Amino acid sequence: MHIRVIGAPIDLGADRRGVDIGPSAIRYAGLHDHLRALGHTVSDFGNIHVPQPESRPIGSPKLKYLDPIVEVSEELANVVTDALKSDQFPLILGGDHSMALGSISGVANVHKNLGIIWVDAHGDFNIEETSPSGNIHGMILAALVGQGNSRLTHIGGWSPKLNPENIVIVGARDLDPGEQDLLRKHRVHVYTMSDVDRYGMSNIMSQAIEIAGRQDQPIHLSLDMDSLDPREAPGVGTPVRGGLSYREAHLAMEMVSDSKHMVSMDVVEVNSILDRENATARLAVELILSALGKKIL
Ligand code: EXY
Ligand code: MN
Ligand code: MN
Ligand code: MN
Repeated sequence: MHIRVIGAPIDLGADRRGVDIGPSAIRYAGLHDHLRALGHTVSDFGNIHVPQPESRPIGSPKLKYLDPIVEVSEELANVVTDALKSDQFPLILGGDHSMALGSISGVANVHKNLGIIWVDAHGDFNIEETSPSGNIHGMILAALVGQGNSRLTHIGGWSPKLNPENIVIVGARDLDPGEQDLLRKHRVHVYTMSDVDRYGMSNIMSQAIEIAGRQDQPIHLSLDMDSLDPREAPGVGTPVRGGLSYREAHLAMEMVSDSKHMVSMDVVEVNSILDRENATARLAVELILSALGKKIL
């Protein structure tokens, strides 16, 4: 397959600086060579331009950096749509999870019935009124189903991008009260870490793929590295204890790969300033390879 690597070095959606280094850290961990060793061809778009505001934050405290995040999302959406229309697989490297507003908007331009598997400790389903932080990386999934600020919901001038019943969150263990209400109201499928413990990753991922890939619809995989246990992935901006093990994360990726439904993938929230010898970026490369067909035997 031809992989189009796209860097989205945005840290405006998050609290802590450092995720803007993520795309470089993942490239530095040997992404291109490993993908080629797997038999893929690879081209690299480079990085989307991210405005660096002088003073922080721009906009109301409840929607930090709204303007530059919308600007980045519009540009990223166009680049992702172009990759898909050129029969390439967009692999978008974050950067904080606000980049998924652009990446998924770009995929939705091409695939109207799109399933989402969102591997994350968080729900990213807040709106301005329910967000405890005003950080837009915690609002992206809500915006993609048409909930929240219209500047966020209408990237490319249309909304909603997703049917919430096609969204499956895997690995959740830190949800805000207002966010929980919205997730229930919109019937988003959420498999918490308790579910993973009770039913096992294999059963969870079978169901997730069945839901997101129903009627053979394409799947976008959005892997937030904070879904893993911080002992495995220390270099993330919002770590939460009790996350996915190394093998649970690989099994999830392997099963998505085997489903043959995946058309695009994000890997986000690698924070190199908080990382240990690029361990989280190196793990991100490993998980990308499992999602893109690497087999143990
Ligand atoms: N739910 C919290 C908030 O909205 O501020 C924390 C969100 C963290 C989001 C990271 C990307 O997953
Ligand atoms: Mn996230
Ligand atoms: Mn997260
Ligand atoms: Mn199928």
